[in-house]
Amino acid sequence: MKTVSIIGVPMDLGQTRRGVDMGPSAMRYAGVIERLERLHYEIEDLGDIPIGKTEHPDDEGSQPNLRNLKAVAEANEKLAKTVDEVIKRGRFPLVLGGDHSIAIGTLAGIAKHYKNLGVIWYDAHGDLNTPETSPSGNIHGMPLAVSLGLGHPYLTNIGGYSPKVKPENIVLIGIRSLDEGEKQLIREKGIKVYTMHEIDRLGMTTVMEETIAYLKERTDGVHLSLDLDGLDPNDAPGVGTPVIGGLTYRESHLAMEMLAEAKLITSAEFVEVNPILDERNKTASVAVGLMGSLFGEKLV
Ligand code: 4U7
Ligand code: MN
Ligand code: MN
Ligand code: MN
Repeated sequence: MKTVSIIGVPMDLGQTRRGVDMGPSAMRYAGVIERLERLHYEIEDLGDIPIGKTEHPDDEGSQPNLRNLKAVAEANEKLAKTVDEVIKRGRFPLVLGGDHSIAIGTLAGIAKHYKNLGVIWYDAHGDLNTPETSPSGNIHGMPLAVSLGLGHPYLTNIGGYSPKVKPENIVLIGIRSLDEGEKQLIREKGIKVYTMHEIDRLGMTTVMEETIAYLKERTDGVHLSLDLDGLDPNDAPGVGTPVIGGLTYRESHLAMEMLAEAKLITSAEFVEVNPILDERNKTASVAVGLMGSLFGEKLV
C-alpha cells in the first residue's frame, strides 16, 4: 500500500481573512494522521511549507489586482518542489491548506508526472479569475485559471512549465458563485461543470458516476482539489468565503466514497479551513472525515 505524505501549507496571503493559516494545525488536531493510520496507510508528515509576509500596497512591485503576488509565488515554488519529490518517491501527496492559492503549487508539482492530468475542483467557486477579471485581487480566486496558463507569469511559470492542465480534463463540482469573466472562460474553454442546479437535478450519485467515467477515459491521474466552501456553510462554517445552498455532508461523503471505489484519485488537497471562523473545529473535523472516506474508510 502506498505511503501518504502530508504537506501542510499555512498560507493566508491569497485572501484577506485571518486564520486560514491555521488550517493545517486544525486538521492535524482533528486527527488526520490517526484516521489514515487506522486504514493501514503508512503516513509521513512533512510538516509545513514556510510562508512569507503580507506585502504592503506601497511595497515595490505590489499590484492591487494580485495581492501578495511575490510571497504567494515563492511559497508555491517551494510547495511544487516538495510535491514533486513526494511523487518521485512513489508516495501519495496529501496537501493541507491554507487558502486555495496553494493549488497553484500543488498542481505545478504534480502535473509534470502525467501526460493527461485530470482535476476535480470541488468548490462553491470556479477559481477561474485572472488579474483582469478578478473583482477582489485575491489570488485564491485564480488558481484554476493559473493552472490553465492564464494569469501573471510569476504564477503560471511555477515549476518551470505552463500550462499544467487541459480544460477538457477538468470537472467542477458544487459551483454556485461565478464572476462574469469566469462564466465566459468556462464557455470559451468548454470546461465541464456540475453547478448546484445539475447536482439537484441528477443527484450526487449520477454526478459522480459521470465524472468518474469522463475522467477515466481521458486522464492518467486525477487530482482532487477540495475547497471546504463547496460544502454548505451549515456543515462547514469555518471558511472565509461561505456561499449558502451548498453540498451537504452526506453528498460529500458519498462523493468521496465513490472516488475511493473507483480508485481514481492520485493526489489530493483540502483547503480553506479557517479555525477562527469555525465552530469548535467542526470544519476541520468534517475535512478529516472526508479524507477518511476518500482513503477507503467503511462503516462495516
Ligand atoms: B475560493 C471571488 F469575487 N470569485 O475571485 C474572487 F467572489 O478559493 C471569490 O474558492 C473567490 O474560496 C473564492 O475573489 C476563492 C469573489
Ligand atoms: Mn471556494
Ligand atoms: Mn476555492
Ligand atoms: Mn474560500
